[in-house]
Amino acid sequence: MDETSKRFFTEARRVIPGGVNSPVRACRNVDSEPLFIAKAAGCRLTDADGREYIDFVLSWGPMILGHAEPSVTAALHAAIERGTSYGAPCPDEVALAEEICAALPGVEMIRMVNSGTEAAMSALRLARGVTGRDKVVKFVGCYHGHADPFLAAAGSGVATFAIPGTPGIPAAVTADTLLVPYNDIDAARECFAAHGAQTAAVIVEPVAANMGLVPPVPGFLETLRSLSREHGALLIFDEVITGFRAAYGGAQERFGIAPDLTVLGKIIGGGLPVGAFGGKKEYMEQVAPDGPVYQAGTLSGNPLAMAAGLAALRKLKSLDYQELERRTQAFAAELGHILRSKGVAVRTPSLSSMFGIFFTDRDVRNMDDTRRCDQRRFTDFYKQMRARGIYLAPSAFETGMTSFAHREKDFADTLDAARAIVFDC
Ligand code: HOZ
Repeated sequence: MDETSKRFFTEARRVIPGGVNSPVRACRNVDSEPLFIAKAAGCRLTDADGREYIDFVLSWGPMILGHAEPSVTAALHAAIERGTSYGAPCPDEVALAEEICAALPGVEMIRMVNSGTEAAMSALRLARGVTGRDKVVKFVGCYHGHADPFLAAAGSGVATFAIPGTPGIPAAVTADTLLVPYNDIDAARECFAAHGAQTAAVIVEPVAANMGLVPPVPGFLETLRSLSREHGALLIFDEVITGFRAAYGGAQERFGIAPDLTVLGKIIGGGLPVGAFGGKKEYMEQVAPDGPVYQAGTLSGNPLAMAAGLAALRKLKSLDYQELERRTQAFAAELGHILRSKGVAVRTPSLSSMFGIFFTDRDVRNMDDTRRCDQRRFTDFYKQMRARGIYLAPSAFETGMTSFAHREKDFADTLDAARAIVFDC
């Protein structure tokens, strides 16, 4: 069935570790092999064998407008004619920075980089630079890219493959990473009581999306805001996934909490590789060349990425996020209903254009809860849905994504695929 993909994968494994350029997409955890994608349009992918899939991965988040959205494609065509990299400032980077600063309550200035990993790493350096402290509070199961200090109890691929710690990271680096369970307000208070004076920052996914989808419990983000303020630490929101997705102004707009620094990626590049970190002016002015905290990059502010990101944000501003949320919520609720009607325990939470699929009879509030879910059932579900043309993230630790390109029929077809599933026990 997937013969061409299988052939590419065999060749890929000879020259690329695991045959993939990012671990989760190897699909090992769901006892499958990756599909090689030949093209994409709207909410649909076509693989190298010519089979079509309804896409709920959306490049792990950025394609909220759907693939090959006409205004983004046109902006890219125009930009490519003007050259692909200058290593010098360009007009679109100013326009994109202005757009982001206007949209996100916690962002007054911003620096473009090339990935979410780079953005998180740079934001932490800045927090350490301005506070003169070393420790960072991080939540178990949150994923902030693969920079050394964040690969302690991380979500996403680290959780998918149950990698306990990563060789190559000096123990001294992660010794300054303080781990707290997500949504545990008391544990956060205790951590700050013990280490507040040495803590540079607390970094959090305001809606966790790398341990499945886990929204914050009421009071959790508010507590982080007040604890960080009280102890002179910076609050960093990693909005790589939630930025321009949880709301146009990100989770910080949705929950009404302005962090000191914000990490961005995904959507702000309209599908091209990009990241950014931004925040209050008093902190961002400490970044070189205005200040002493060094950060640099030849491809930062790349004209193609800036043009695509700008076109994407301008389009998104005109769209109805509440309608997409309503559709996603109805879809996730019906999916849960269908699966439960087959005698399976499942939770299908949703928030904005994100949803989770947890095979459990309990609400999921943190990484321990995600780990307790039935992995074998998830694998069975994943494989049967994929065989019926539904492309889901190949890990229970990732989050389902919807887009403005998903129409009622796409959701209905997906639900029909779920109705046809037969669970073996
Ligand atoms: N780990 C990222 C998703 N949360 C990226 C996975 C990929 O691109 O393969």
